[in-house]
Amino acid sequence: MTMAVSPDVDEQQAFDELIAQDARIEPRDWMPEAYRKTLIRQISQHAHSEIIGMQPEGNWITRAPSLKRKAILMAKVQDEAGHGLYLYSAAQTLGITREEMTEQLIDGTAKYSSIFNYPTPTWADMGAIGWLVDGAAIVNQVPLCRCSYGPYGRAMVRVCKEESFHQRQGFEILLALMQGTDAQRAMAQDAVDRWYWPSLMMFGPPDEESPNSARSMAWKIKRFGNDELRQRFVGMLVPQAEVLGVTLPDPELAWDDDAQQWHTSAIDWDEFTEVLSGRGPMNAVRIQNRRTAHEDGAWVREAAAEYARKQALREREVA
Ligand code: FAQ
Repeated sequence: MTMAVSPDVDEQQAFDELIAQDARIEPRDWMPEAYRKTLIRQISQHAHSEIIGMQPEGNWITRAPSLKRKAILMAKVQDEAGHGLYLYSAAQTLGITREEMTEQLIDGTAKYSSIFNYPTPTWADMGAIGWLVDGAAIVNQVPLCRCSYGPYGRAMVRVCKEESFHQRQGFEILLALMQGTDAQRAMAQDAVDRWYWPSLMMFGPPDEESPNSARSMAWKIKRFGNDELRQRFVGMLVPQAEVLGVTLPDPELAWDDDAQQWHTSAIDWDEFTEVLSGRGPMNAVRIQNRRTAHEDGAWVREAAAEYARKQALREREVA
C-alpha cells in the first residue's frame, strides 16, 4: 500500500530541490510562505532605499558646479528611480501591491537603508556617496545577482551594471577635488569622514545580531553574511583611498595577518539603532518629502485611471 503524500510535502520537496540545485524559483512556483515574506521584506526595503536615495543627491542637481556634472548627476538619480521601479515590480510578483508598499513607506512603517538619513551639505558629498555608498551597494548586490528568486536576481544584474558607473563617477568627483585647491581637498576629506562609518553600517548588523541572515543564506537569497561583505568592502576601499589621497577615518584600520581580515575600530551600533528607529539626522525630512511628492502626484494617478477606464469602455463598445 502506498502512503498518500500531502501536496504540500511534494511541493516543499520540489522547492528544496530547486534550491539545492542552485536553480531559480519563479513567481508561479510554489514557495514556503516565510520565503515569500522574506523576499517581500527585502525587495521592498531595497526599492524604498532607491527611491528615498534620490533625495540626498537630488539636493545638488540645481547646484552642480558645471553643465557636465549636472547632466551626469541627473542621469544617476534617474537610474535610481529606474532601480526602484524594477524592484517594486519584482516585489509585486510575490503578491504585494505597489499601493501597499507606497503606503508602508509614507506612513513611516517600512524600513529603507539607514544611509539615506544623512545630510549632503557640500558638493563633495556627491563624490562620497558615489564612491562609498554605491561602492557598498555593489559589494552587497553583486552576490544578489545569484539570488534564488528569479525576478530579483535578474533585476540585480542590470542594477549592478549601473551602480558600477555610479561608483566611478563618485570616485572621479573626489579625484578632481583632491587634485584641486587646499579647500577642495579639505572638503573631499570631510565628506569621506562623514560617510565612511555610515557606509559600513549599510551591510547590516554583525552576523550574530542579524536575525534574518542564516535563513536567507539557507534559501540562497543572501549568499554571504553581513560581516564578510563589510570586510570585502573595506578591502576594496583601502587601495582606492590611497589613489585618491584621502584618509579613511579609522586610526585602528590595519590588515590582521593572523586573522586574515581587516581589523577596524568598533562600529557605533547605537547610532545605527537610532537611525533605524527614525531618529537619524534626516529621517523626518526624507519621509515628509516622499509623502508630499505622493500627494502632489495624485492628479497623475487619477488621470491615468480615468484614461484606462475610458479605453476599456471604448474597447467594450467596439467588441
Ligand atoms: N538600513 O537580519 P538583518 C543603494 C535591518 S541601495 C536599514 O541582517 P537582512 C543604491 C533589516 O532590514 C541600499 N535597515 O537583515 C543607491 C532587518 O530589519 P527587519 C539598499 C537595515 O535583510 C546608492 C534588521 O535590520 N540595499 O545603496 C540595514 O538579512 C546611492 C536586521 O538585519 C539593499 O537593500 C540598513 N543598513 O540583511 C541608491 C540591498 N541593515 O526587516 C541611491 C538588499 C539591516 O527584519 C544612491 N538588502 N537592516 O525589520 C540586503 O542585502 C539586506 O536586506 C541587508 C540586511 C544586508 C541590508
